[in-house]
Amino acid sequence: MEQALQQLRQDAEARVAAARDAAALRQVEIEYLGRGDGKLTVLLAGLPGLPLEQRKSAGQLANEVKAAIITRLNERRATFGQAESDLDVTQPGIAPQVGHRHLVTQAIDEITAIFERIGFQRSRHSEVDWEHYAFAALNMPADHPARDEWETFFVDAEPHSKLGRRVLTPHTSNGQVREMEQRRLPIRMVNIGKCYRRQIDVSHVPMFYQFEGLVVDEGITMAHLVGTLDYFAKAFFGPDRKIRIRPYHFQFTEPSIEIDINCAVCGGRGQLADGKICRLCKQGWLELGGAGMVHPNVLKAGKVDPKKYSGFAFGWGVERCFLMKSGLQIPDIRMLYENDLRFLQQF
Ligand code: FA5
Repeated sequence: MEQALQQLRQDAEARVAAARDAAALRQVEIEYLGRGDGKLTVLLAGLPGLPLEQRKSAGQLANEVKAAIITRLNERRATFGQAESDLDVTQPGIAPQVGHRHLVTQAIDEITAIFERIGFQRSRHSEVDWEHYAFAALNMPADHPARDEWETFFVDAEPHSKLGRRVLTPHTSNGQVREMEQRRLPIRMVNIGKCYRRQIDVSHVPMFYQFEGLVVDEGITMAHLVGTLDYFAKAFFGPDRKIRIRPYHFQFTEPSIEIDINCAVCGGRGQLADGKICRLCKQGWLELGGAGMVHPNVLKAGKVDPKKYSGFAFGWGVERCFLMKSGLQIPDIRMLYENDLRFLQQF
């Protein structure tokens, strides 16, 4: 018994010395001195079976061992307490690094707020969709050459018997017929989502965002469309920037237009201060998006009567709009997605 007690004392003292904090000390205390199944308690349960003399001396030694372990525990605890009281609690803490939302997310929030002010509702439609919504319902039947312009990624999955293949949406216009199917008229939506195309250069990325506006009601005209786009451009870019509208062709709008802005990087000159050509716009204007009056066939695909209702739609690039904010001087769209903190932290 005496030998076992000495061994227990040695073990406990070694554990106390190795403890790294107050919690570890508490653990040692429970393990060795705990009332129920502490190692010392368990050992002393054998005392009554010993002859009287041995019982007396073993009992005395047990008391000494217990006292020694408690002393060691207290000494060690005091050293932790000392270290803790060395802390100057009045010193300012180390502030955690706080990030911010990505520039494109900030632009999406700003665009949403601008349209909400004039009664548009933010919608969300599929970013992986059927060919039907991305093309066929938009007046582009299978094998129509206009489909080639979108440089689409097709998903390697079983096609749908009626809706065709699955695609990574090449534009947010798939939301037009989906919105008409899901909502009651009148419609005033802005669908902002990811688009995918096999393109990459100074003004194109393979994954980008578009915001798609769709208004369907009685008596909607081109004047409503131009007024809405003008309102947005002034709100987002400021009153002193120039927007130009060009005639264009889309299968799903008639008439169709494209909208450009005077380039924020070269000031609309097409040339930088050093005389070199502006790589982003090349000629002073940068295209922001397309628009037009919703084609009657698209209204029909969305089960809307084109004799009673008319509508306008537009689809603009979010990243392009962000690049064109006055004063930012971001010369390459790809910089937005390089995730270089030295760039992102400047905003
Ligand atoms: C369209 O995608 C049409 N769906 C727009 C539309 C909607 C017309 C509704 C009429 C009615 P377009 O392919 O031109 O059109 O793309 C529109 C805009 O998306 C471009 O002007 C540009 O701002 C942006 N965009 C297109 N491709 C990329 C790309 N690879 N990277 C970044 N932005 C892009």
